[in-house]
Amino acid sequence: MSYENARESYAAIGVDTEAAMEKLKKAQIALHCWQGDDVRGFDTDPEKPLTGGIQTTGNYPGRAGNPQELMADIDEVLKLIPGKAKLNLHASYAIFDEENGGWVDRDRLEPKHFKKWVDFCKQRNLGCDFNPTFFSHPKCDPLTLSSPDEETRKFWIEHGKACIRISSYLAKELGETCVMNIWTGDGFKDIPADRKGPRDRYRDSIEQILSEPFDFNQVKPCVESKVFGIGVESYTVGSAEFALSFAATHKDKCIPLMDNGHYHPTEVVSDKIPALLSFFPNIALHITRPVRWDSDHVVLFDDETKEIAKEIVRCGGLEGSVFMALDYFDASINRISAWVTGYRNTQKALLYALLSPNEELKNLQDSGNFTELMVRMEELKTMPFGEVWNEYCQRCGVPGDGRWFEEAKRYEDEVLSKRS
Ligand code: RNT
Ligand code: ZN
Repeated sequence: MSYENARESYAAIGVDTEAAMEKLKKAQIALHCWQGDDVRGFDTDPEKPLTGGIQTTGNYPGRAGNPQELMADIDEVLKLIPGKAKLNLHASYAIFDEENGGWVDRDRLEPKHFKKWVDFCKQRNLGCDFNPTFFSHPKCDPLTLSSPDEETRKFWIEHGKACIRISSYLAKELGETCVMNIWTGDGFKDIPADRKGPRDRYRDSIEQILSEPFDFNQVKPCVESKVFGIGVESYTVGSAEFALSFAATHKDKCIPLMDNGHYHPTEVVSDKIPALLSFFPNIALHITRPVRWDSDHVVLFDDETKEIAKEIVRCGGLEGSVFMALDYFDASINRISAWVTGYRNTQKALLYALLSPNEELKNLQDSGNFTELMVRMEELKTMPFGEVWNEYCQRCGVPGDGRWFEEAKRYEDEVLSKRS
């Protein structure tokens, strides 16, 4: 079947494939730099363990070990993904050199430490999101923004403020909104004696960070919640209720961020998207794949990813209310393929959602016609989706399915396998 035939099949059920592709081309998804180097960054000893309750597992060869390698890898990924990407950096990816005065600790970071990234983004016409890095650092005691030690807490508040200034710089230089996400792994392995104290301190710390002046039209600070992490199984300071209540009571300065790896396994973020959009004009998402826990596996074209994409599309998320970012890290397979597979699957899920007669399905629901609703929704599953997807890739100037992996393998042979 050709694309033309597929277009006609979709037209017969009231779906305009051309309009769907046009819309998807403009939808921005942030590409997380940390898939390329297993979340190590450049500002501390690369052999240090990853802390904060997150973990990468696997030691596939070819990890990026410096800014040049990471940038080259991101370039390779950009060749293979359709649509409008933006970059997503963590503060730990600051680039220190003689020109900018060398290494400084996280509380002293300045925009100049991200100048090379700004140049990189400008040359590729990318916007950039940002994240303070509250983990994998000697000043995690192990708490950060919720620490009872005032000196520790102050250090991390200063880090957060520095990151607001860097986010403003990124937004101004690149002319795109910068989503700045606050996540800490603060919590306890075992049953705490005081659950409120850390949360009061966390709240105060985020308020202090957000007291740093910034333009809310340009910088969108977010608070990301979590249920638990490795080594912090019993208590998480920034729980769902905490993060959501914080965002709801600071609506003029921050928005909630949901990571679909951060909930109990039977909870689904797809259903939470419209719930939050009933109250917040903007929300942010970390798109990942949890396998039994927040394992950060590569995003697949699976049922929940499709359902998340449907809710984004149906709720008008592609018109600007939902900020989308990927967040996973698999060190057990080729990292370029991991990046590309997850990014393409997120785009695929959005295209799939756009190729649905959403208005008609809604009307069937509203008129109580649940029999036909089920029949129509099931029939969508055997529509010639692959033809439209390959056409979309071609129009975006990237290889279709069945072709991009050759290029990833070439890069592995010629570049990644030569790294020590
Ligand atoms: C961890 C959070 C957080 C991190 C990134 C690296 O569970 O999802 O967003 O994955 O900031
Ligand atoms: Zn996340």
